[in-house]
Amino acid sequence: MRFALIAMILVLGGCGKKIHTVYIQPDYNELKWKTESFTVTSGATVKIVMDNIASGISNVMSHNVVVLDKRDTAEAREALIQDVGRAATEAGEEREFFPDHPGILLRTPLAGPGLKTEVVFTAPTPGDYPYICTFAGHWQTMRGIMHVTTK
Ligand SMILES: [Cu+2]
Repeated sequence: MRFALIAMILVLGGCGKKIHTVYIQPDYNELKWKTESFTVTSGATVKIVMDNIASGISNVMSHNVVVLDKRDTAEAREALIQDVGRAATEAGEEREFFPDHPGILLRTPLAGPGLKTEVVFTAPTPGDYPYICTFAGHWQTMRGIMHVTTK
């Protein structure tokens, strides 16, 4: 399913705080996201769970989800992805392919095949935020867009 959106809203008992949980999976052993986009509301508490359903060896098929800052056009998003991607490749294995870059908003830790990794955050101001995997050059094809809408 293209543009697969696997999301559900969990209501935690007690405090009544809602967390919008979004599941992002790779397309099995293809270096692309099966979850190519999702939509959240600005100000919402969001949990991204990256479910690495790939098989194989972890030094090839590990993934993370790195959400970049918003950009208004496809060209500007591409330029940012290229810039962060090159910095990630430069950071290399020693730094788990994670660069210091002002264009990075948030990330999950890396997870190898069969593992999950997650991050919780408050959805930022409305706009289109690209997300990539920065591991070992995967950013060239593992891309998606987080759409943030107004309340
Ligand atoms: Cu990856």
